Amino acid sequence: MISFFKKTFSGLRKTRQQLAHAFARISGKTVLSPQDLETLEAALLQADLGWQVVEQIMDRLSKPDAGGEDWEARFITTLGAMLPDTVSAPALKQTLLLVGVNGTGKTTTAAKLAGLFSGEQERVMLIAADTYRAAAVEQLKTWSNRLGVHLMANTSTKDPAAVTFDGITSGLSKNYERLIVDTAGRLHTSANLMKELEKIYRVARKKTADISVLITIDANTGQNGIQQAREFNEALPIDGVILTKMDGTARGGIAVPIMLDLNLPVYYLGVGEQVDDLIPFDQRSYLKGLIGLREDALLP
Ligand SMILES: Nc1nc2c(ncn2[C@@H]2O[C@H](COP(=O)(O)OP(=O)(O)O)[C@@H](O)[C@H]2O)c(=O)[nH]1
Ligand SMILES: [Mg+2]
Repeated sequence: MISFFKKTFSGLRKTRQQLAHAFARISGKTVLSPQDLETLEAALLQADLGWQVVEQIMDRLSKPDAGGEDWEARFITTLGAMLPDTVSAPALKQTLLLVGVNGTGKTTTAAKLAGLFSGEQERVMLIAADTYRAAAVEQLKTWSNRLGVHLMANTSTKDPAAVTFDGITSGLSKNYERLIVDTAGRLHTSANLMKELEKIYRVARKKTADISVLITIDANTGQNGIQQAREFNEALPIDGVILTKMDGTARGGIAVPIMLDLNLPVYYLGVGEQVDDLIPFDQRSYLKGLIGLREDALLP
C-alpha cells in the first residue's frame, strides 16, 4: 500500500512545481536577493497561501539571521508556528453531513469516506439526501454497490430533510456505526437552498447530537472556497473541511488560509477520483509536500 505521505506528496505535484523551483533557486544561499524574494513571493501567492500568510513568511525569510541557509526548514517552521495544531482536531462523529457547492465532490467524498470506515470494519450506511437529481441517487447507488455498503434512499419524496430524518432514524435503529449523508449541491448565494440546508441540519439534530458537518471545497476555486465556507457556516455550524481535487490544481496552498482564516480543521485531502484517493490531512506531511521535502527530512 502506498503511504499517506507518498499520496499527499503526489497529490501536491502541481502545486509544488513553482514552489520547489523557487526554493531550489535559493538553496545554499545565505542572503536572498530582491529577485529571489520576488520569485518566492510570486510562487507562494500562486499556490494560494493567501496574502497575509505570504507577507509574514516573506518577512521572516528576508531577515538575515544566522544559519539561515535551510530555507525550506525555515519556511515550514514559520508556517507551522502560525497554524493551529491539527492534532487538536476533534475525531469525527458518528453521523457525517456532507455539504458544499455543486461539483465540489460531496458524493465522491461520501463514497470515499464510506470505503474508509468500512475498511476499518465499521458498519456504514450511506444516506442519499440529494433529491434534486435522480442521477445523484444513482451515482451513490453505484458506489454503495461497489463498496458493499448499505444505501438508504427514498425516491418517493423530494424533501431532503425527510430523507435525512428517515435515514438517520433507520441507521440508528439498525445499529450502524457510521452514517454518511450526501446532500445536494447548492450555491452559497442562494438563500432558499441555504434555508433548506438549515432545515436538514435541524432535523438531523433532532435524531442525534453526534454529528459532524463537513464542507467539501474544490481546491481549484482557491480563495473563493473560503467565502463558500463562511457562508455555509452561517446556515449551519461547519466542523471541518475536506479539500478535494488537490491532484488537479496548482493552488494546493489553500489549506493554509482555510485553517488560519476560518479556524477550521482540514480532515482529508481528495487526491483523485478513486475510493482510496482520500488522505487524512497531516500538517507536516502537507507542508513538506508543498515544497518538496522528503518525508524523513529533519526539521528543527
Ligand atoms: N481529480 C479529482 N476529481 C474529483 C475529486 N473529488 C471529486 N472529483 C470529481 O469531481 C466531479 C464531481 O464530484 P461529485 O462528487 O459528483 O460532486 P458533488 O456535486 O459535490 O456531489 C466528479 O467527476 C468526481 O469524480 C478529487 O479529489 N480529485
Ligand atoms: Mg453529488
